[in-house]
Amino acid sequence: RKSLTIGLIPADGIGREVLPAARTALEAVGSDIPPLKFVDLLAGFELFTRTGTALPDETVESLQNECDCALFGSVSSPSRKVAGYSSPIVGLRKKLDLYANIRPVLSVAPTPDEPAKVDMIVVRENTECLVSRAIPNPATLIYTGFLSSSILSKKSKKSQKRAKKLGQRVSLQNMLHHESAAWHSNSPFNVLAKWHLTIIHKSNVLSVTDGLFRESVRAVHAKEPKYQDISVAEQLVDSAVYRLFREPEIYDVMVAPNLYGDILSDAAAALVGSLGVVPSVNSGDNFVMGEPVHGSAPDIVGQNIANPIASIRSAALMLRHLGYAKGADRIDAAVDSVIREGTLLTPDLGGKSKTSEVVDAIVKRI
Ligand code: NAD
Ligand code: K
Ligand code: MN
Repeated sequence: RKSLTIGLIPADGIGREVLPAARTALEAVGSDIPPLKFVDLLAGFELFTRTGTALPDETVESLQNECDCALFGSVSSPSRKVAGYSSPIVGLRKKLDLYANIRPVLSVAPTPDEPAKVDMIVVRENTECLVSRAIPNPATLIYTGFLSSSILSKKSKKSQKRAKKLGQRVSLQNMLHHESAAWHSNSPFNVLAKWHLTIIHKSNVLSVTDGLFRESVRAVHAKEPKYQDISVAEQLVDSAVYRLFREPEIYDVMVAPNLYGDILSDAAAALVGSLGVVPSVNSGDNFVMGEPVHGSAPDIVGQNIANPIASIRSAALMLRHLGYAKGADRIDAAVDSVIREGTLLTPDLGGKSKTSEVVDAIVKRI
């Protein structure tokens, strides 16, 4: 690429405080990536209250026609139904067919030589399940969710195939970047397989939808010779949360339906210190959109104390998915060094620093 055009959609709440930080970090990378162009794009609940539209056509069209990739901040979706409103992030994932949400959850080891305690990836199915009901009618909510995940089983297969590929790639890159080969050699699965995949479901009670999800993943795995070095296990979502808290080291890649993937990644975030450090990319065949896992955090908005790291890491992850590993490595190394040093941290990580101070420290190290 001669240049990289990045759509920026801060949306609501702390999204507006942390997305500029991701931009600043990207601008600091310089030589290892193409020259950057940024396009500011609108979306969000606040926009909806002002204009009646949460996701303008111009935003979607710019992403489709003008941008090579994008970064999304966070949206403040109300917990009660508001007439005419539906979540723009759910809409974007569907409209751009970003069917896999890749969420690496990685603890920062005390020194670069020590293995990270948590080093896993939650791969969340991103466009189906109850989360993305097609018809927002409370009376038919369960039925619609049920139906859409059944009907879309074909797509589930595609998602899982892709997700597995991506999971593998990200995990490998994480491993190389963090030199955590030691961790992998300690892994109980190392003897059997390079990569270990856990399918999360609740098909003991939701046998049709979750059973379908599980069988789709298994079918893809069985059919593809190149996946044979990936070992596959499965687990019910409730006990997966239990084991995740007791022995996170057993998980490598978790692949989960939309709603479970959402919940599990927030839970995993607690194990690495804060939601404020966990990045993600929404990924499809033709487009990638980085996004911090957290929401708009109304409890801390406007105080300049939101942790910018999840967004900065999302920018790095986006670069990685586009093939710019060197640039991504520089961002990740700068973030690791600031966390290890421990003197410039936001309150969620036990520090007293402001968002802007953390951004400055990271940018200096990039
Ligand atoms: P949240 O993720 O916004 O916040 C949960 C907790 O984590 C809060 O205590 C918050 O202060 C803290 N936190 C989150 N990000 C942080 C950061 N970067 N630095 C420091 N602390 C951080 O979840 P919530 O409070 O349940 O939801 C708030 C709003 O966000 C809701 O309207 C919800 O719909 C929305 N939301 C949006 C997305 C998205 O944009 N994809 C995801 C989740 C929630
Ligand atoms: K978000
Ligand atoms: Mn979530």
